[in-house]
This record gives sequence, C-alpha cells and structure tokens, in this order.
Amino acid sequence: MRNCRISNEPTKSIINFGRQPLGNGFLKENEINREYFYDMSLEYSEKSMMVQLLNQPSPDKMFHENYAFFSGTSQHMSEHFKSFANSVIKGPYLSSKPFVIELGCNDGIMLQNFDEIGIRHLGIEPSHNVASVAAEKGVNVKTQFFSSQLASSILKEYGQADAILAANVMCHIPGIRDIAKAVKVLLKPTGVLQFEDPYLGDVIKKTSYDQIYDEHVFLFSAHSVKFLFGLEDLELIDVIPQSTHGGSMRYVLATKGVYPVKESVFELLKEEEMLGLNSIEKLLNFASNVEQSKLDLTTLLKSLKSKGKRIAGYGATSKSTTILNYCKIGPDLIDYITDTTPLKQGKLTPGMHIPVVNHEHFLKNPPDYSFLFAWNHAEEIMSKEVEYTNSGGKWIVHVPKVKILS
Ligand code: JHZ
Repeated sequence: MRNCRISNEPTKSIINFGRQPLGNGFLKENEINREYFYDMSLEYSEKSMMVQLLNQPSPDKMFHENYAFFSGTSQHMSEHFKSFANSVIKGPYLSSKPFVIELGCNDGIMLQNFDEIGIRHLGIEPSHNVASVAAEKGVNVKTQFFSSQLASSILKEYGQADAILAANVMCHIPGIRDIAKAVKVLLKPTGVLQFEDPYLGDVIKKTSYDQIYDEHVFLFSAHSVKFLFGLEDLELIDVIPQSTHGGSMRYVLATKGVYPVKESVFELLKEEEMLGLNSIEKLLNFASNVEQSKLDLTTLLKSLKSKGKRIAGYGATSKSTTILNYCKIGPDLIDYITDTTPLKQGKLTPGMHIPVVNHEHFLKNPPDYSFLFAWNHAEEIMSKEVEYTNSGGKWIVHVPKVKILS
C-alpha cells in the first residue's frame, strides 16, 4: 500500500470504485482483449488534507499521441480561457516585458490570447497531437512533461516567468511535489502561479463523483493547496471560484510575504472547515451519497428500459467512464453515446464498450432519453438541442441528484 503523495503518511480510504479502465481509453473492437484496468480507490491524508488516488496508471498510458480530449471542443471553454488570459494580462502581476508559461497548454486555447498581442510565452504539453494543434496556431510549445529538470533548462533558455498558468492540469500530475519545486525555480520573485481545477467542495456538494478518474489524481481544496505549495514557501494569496467543469477553483500563489493574502482565502478556509472537507467523517458521508446516486441511476435506467424506452448518452466525457464502470452501465441500457470529437467517434467507451457516434447519428436516431454525461456543458448543449427537447426528447442528469429534467 502506498502512502500520501504529499506527506508520505498513511492515508484513510474514502471510497473504492473498483476496477476502472483509462478515463479517455476509447478503443476499437479489436483492442478489447488488451484493455488496461486498475483499482480506483479514493483516499484522504489527515496530514496534507489531500484527497487523492493512490493507484494511477503511468502518465504515458494516459497522455500520448492519441490523447482524446481537445480543449477547443466547447465554445464556452474558448471564451473562458480568453477571459482567464485577459485577467492575467490586465491584472497586477505582469511586468512591462512579461514572460508567461502555461503547463499543459493542450491545443493552445489559452496561450493563443497571449500570442495574439505579442506576449512572450511558452506552453508545455506532453501529448503530441494536441501540442501540434497549438503549434499550428503559432503558440510556442515544448512537447514534454513538466518537471524540475525541464524547469532548469527553461530557466537557461528563457529566464524566470512573471506568471505560470495551468488549467485542469495540476490535478493530473502525480509527482506534484516536484512540480511545486519546479514552479519555485521558474517564478520571478514577484511572479505568480495561477491554476484552476475541479474543486473538492463542488464535488462533495453535488455528489459529482464522476470528476474522479485516472487522470484526476488529486481533488484540491484551499487547505490541501496551501499545505502542498507551503512546502516550497509559496503562499496562497487569492482564490476565485469558477463555474467551469461543474465547479472549479482558481488558486493564486506567490512567494511568501510578497503580496498580501486576500480575504477570499480566509473565507474559503473557513467554509471548507464548516463543510468538513478536512474531516474523514464528512468525506465518508460523501461516499454514502455516491452509493445512493448509483442505486438511483441504475434503478431509473432499468425502469425506463423495461418500458421499451431508447436511451442514449450525450458527451463521451472522461467523467462518464467512472459512472459507466462503477454503475455497470453498458450497451444493454445505453444504445450509444454521441460526441463531436472525431477521435472518439467509431470507437467504444472504456470498459463498458458503448459505441461512440457522431452528432449526425444523434439527429437521425433521436432517443427517448439522453443521459447528459457532459452536464458541465448543459447550457451550451441545451441551446443547441432545442429541437430535440421541443419534439419530446428528455434529458437525464445525475448531479446534484439523479433526475429527469422537466
Ligand atoms: P468535458 C476532460 O474531461 C479531460 P471530460 C481532462 N482530464 C480534464 O480535466 C477536463 O477535460 C478538463 C463533447 N461535446 O469538457 C466533447 C459534445 O459532444 O466535459 C467532449 O468529448 N457536444 C483533461 O472529458 C465532451 O463532450 C457538445 O456540444 O470529462 C465534453 O468533455 C459539447 C459542448 C461537448 O471533459
């Protein structure tokens, strides 16, 4: 058994989701017998206050030349990253000749905004296919995993950065202790680290357990982020809640003592204590809510199926992999899942092997019920699918409770 990835102390188990495949391991029929599985157990460390997965597939199994997730698949997310970039550009932390680094820049969706106005920048992205989309847009990108070793060579080539940014990246990195060290080396004394990830508080409040899958090795809170980066003398100076990915948090960190700590940090720490995000008892309560959600969902789907209803999934998200495999939902309950990502189409979902089809298939074969796996994009999808809804198509969601939307 491994210990906490931050404190190296023993952890306590919150919930075990059992045998799980790769969240983005969409596969072809002839790859089924080679499919990879691991045991997914969510753990909590009382020392570091970090909620984490102890077992995780090796990074090269998850992030490679066929990585299936492109950030640019959502219009709303493009707007979000533009506004993130603008808040950095107009914010108080950049010098007159700034240098900005983004960790895990994916297809360049955020850095392109810096490139457009001539700000010196560098993206680090280990997945070749998405990195080459960034490079085609003119973004300066290194196709590598970030580490303290890479940080030293970046330092020699470019110097220190005014801002290091990351969105939906930090929670993916098992060796995060080394990342904290690398950030410390690369930041100017007045520089800031700004990163955002799905927030533990939202996951607990909404029972959105689908945020837990192989790539998300950590579920951060203000408490755990403060502890982790505090080990490198980096201080949490601001927290800014985000509506993206069903509820995220942006954390702003700087070298201790350089900037005042904003009131938002103290408030969030207090709220987390009230919610019990740093108490194993409250986290175990989350585990029973997850079990109830599984029961409610499988009961609903089986009852609809027994009435002869056709059910499809909308959005072959990484998140859906946890729901499908934990609840054992396969093609007997869900006919297909529609997704706009060409790399996922024509393949089967990881583990439960439901066919992934394009949007046209959904339009030509509208189901009676659509399970909204991409619930975090509900607004965008609902406005796109007005015709389906108006002609009687129904939507199922599982957060915050399993229900059919009226
Ligand atoms: P979406 C990924 O998670 C993986 P996922 C990763 N680990 C992570 O942290 C987050 O993103 C940031 C499709 N879609 O955003 C496109 C439609 O078909 O919820 C996507 O495949 N039609 C890096 O996969 C999926 O749904 C649409 O109209 O859980 C959405 O995936 C829209 C809007 C999306 O992230």
